[in-house]
Amino acid sequence: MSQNPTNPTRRGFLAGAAMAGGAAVAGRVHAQAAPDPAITELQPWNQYLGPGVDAAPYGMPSPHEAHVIRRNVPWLTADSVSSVNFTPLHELEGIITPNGLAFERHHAGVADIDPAEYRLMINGMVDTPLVFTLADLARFPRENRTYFLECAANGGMEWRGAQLNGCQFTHGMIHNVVYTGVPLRLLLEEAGVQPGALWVLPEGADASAMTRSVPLEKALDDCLVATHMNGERLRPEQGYPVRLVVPGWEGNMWVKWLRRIEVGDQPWQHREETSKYTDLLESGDARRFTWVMDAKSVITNPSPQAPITHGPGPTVITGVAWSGRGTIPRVDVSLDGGMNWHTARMSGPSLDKSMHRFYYEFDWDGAPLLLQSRAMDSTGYVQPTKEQLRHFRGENSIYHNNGIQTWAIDSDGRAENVEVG
Ligand SMILES: Nc1nc2c(c(=O)[nH]1)N[C@H]1C(S)=C(S)[C@@H](COP(=O)(O)O)O[C@H]1N2
Ligand SMILES: [Mo]
Repeated sequence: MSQNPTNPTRRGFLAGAAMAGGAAVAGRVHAQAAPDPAITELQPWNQYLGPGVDAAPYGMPSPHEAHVIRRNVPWLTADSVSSVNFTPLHELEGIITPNGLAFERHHAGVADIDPAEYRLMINGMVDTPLVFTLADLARFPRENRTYFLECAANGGMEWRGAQLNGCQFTHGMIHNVVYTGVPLRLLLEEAGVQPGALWVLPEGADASAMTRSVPLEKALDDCLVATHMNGERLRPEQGYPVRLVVPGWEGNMWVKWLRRIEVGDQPWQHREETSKYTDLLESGDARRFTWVMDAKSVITNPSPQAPITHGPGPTVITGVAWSGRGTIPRVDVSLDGGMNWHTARMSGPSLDKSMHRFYYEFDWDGAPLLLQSRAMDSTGYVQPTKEQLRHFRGENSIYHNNGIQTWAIDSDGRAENVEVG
């Protein structure tokens, strides 16, 4: 920021922001006082013509943003076919994940499907088994809706303690996308669901032939057969040309490269809902069919990959929050490891089962901090601490870790993943 620090309008703005955020912003951001060559000298970009409109028929980010990429955790994924990479949450703003940065999780690599040969079959307990082409799907009424997709294993490496240094790795198995798709209900109605049907089984066309049992009630409620993400065709990594959207529910059920939907009267008990995607409790029992992603949040800035690079004074904390059960009307931020809480300022659309953006502006005195965020969703549910989670779920779980994250900030602004007890 380089506005004149004595400008009364700006002071008024800061006071207003402080009231809105509940934070006391006493300090001010000072513009450079000495002559600055970056403003007094002509720069190259002022003096030479740039590339023309034909240089990039499909646009790419500035080369200066080359560090804004998906990353993986090498020890977690020995090969890249059955693999996962992570969304760089600490580099993003707002609520939409750009298509090139949406994390990927595939069990058998990315299927390469010829759209002309693409087919979607509906069979099982239906009056008329049907096969749709892409062109057929385009003749059904379609809807645009924004949802987060979170892998159930997001944060899975953090169950037993703080481990990975960066919100990209602790929380980056999530993306938030505007989908365009046909309500699954319309396709099922076209086929005619028979009495007694209670479940559907979406199946992927990739080499893993991913399948999950989904209750018919959910399928008829808000599931989409999606063809587009953020306005353009689905990316190959995200299931081109068609993926299932299962709002608020664990990512594993959002079958990519969708080729078939079987209708039945009981769950199929396939691998991904028996051996995997279950939560082993201390008692030896396993929770099953834990579909909904509970409310969760994380501070993205500052965080281990994005330290505070300025000294004491006005400081912006930001992060994201989401819930598979509704919207996020409120996020609280703690600077002292959960002893005191301050209500954050929400900014941007508040949509059902979508990511929300929060900010907390405050005047940092340069002392070490223990930063936490705590989401509350529209059902009144409050994000638990990791201790509370372990109390009920033990330490054997991989999936559904929605505990409160702590970043320790030292007086130089560096951030580290820690737990407070
Ligand atoms: N056909 C198919 N669908 C799939 C998968 C897969 O491997 N094959 N992976 C699932 C898992 S575990 C997750 S978390 C999400 C990831 O979606 P993304 O790659 O768009 O992030 O897709 C799900 N759908
Ligand atoms: Mo997943």
